[in-house]
Amino acid sequence: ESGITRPKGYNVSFHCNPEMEKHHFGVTHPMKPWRLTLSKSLIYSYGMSFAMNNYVSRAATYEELADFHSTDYLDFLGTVLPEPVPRDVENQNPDLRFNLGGSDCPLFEGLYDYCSMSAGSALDAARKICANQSDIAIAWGGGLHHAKKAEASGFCYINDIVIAILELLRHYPRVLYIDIDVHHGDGVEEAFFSTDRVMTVSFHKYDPNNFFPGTGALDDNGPKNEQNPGAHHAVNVPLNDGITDEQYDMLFNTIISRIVEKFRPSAIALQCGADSLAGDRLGRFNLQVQGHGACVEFCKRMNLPLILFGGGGYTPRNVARAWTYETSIAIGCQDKISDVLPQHTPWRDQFRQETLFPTLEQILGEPRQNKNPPKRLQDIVNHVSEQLRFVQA
Ligand code: ZLS
Ligand code: CA
Ligand code: ZN
Repeated sequence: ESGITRPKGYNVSFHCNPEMEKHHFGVTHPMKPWRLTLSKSLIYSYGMSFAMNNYVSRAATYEELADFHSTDYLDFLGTVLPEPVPRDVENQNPDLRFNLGGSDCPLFEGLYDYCSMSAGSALDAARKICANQSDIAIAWGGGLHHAKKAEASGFCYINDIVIAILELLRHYPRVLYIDIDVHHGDGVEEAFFSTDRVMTVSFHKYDPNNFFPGTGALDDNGPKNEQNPGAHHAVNVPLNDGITDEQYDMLFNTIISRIVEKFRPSAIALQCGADSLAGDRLGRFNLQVQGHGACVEFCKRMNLPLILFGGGGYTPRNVARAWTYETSIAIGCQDKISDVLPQHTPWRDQFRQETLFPTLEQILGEPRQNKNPPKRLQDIVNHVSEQLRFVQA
């Protein structure tokens, strides 16, 4: 008996499609859709499905994808076939259209289905929010923030977040987009660059020459032309290696509360990329499951309609921990769940430590050096505060 109950009048919906998880980017590729299976199995093992409305989401239709993406791109995406022999990308192959078929965005079996399922779950989540049927809607299979209107980028082909936010904008005047993936949320920022109805905020590792995608500097805040409504509506929080829970939460809470105060969003879309966790195969931060989850808790406390998206996350056992803890926060049982993983959890040995909250030492051996001096963090807060003087609801 898990003791997890559903609080009266508070609705959380969970949107996923088990077919999505069966797709493969290739053996060496860091993006493993199987992490969704591992996450779900841990969420179910804790008994959380009894406190949520669970939906098997449908695939998004071509028309729904075309709300954001160009039809040229969608038509190509729907017809290209996987390459029997991987081709040399650096060899300037003229067939590399829409940035498809390289090593970051390979062509694989069922690619179009995978993309439309990811977008379908995000869109279903947005529709439950718009219909007032969910207070929080969860789509861990979404969060693919790099995809552009007519281009794949950084493991992302279809920007499910943009499609979901466009749906929210049909019902809500203003949407706040927050991105805690270790990478810059460039695709979402770009899509809403020229509107004052969406404010985008990304926290990320920033190193223009050595870390993907290289954009998202502190003073990249939207169109430079003051006449453009989107001016000042992009917030960027560029960070360095090794940031800790305490520092991250201080930044997150300070920045997000000031934004909510000024921008007065009517809904929040939170991308919960788990590659900002310590021990991630591609990440550089020292965040623990607790610190990552604290961002979700903070957003929930804003008492606004909330969508939680997945995103990056390349060490599946840690992705599963974070998204399980964050699901527990959504339904409000975070103080009741046990630190020891349920005995009957499938693939329990995949988790190495048998706890939901392993210590930094257990995750990393030796923690990554923290290259975020307090002075720099204060400069970031000051810059964002200055920027917000130009923003009004
Ligand atoms: O935000 O850094 C790059 C681009 C390259 C370097 C890597 N080579 C392969 C291609 C050219 C400049 N790409 C990043 C993309 C990161 C996307 C993050 C997505 C998200 O989390 C949201 C879902 C990158 N970093 C690491 C790799 N690519 C990468 C590492 C290892 C491999 C294996 C498969 C492929 C080639 C060998 C690959 C990519
Ligand atoms: Ca980010
Ligand atoms: Zn990422």
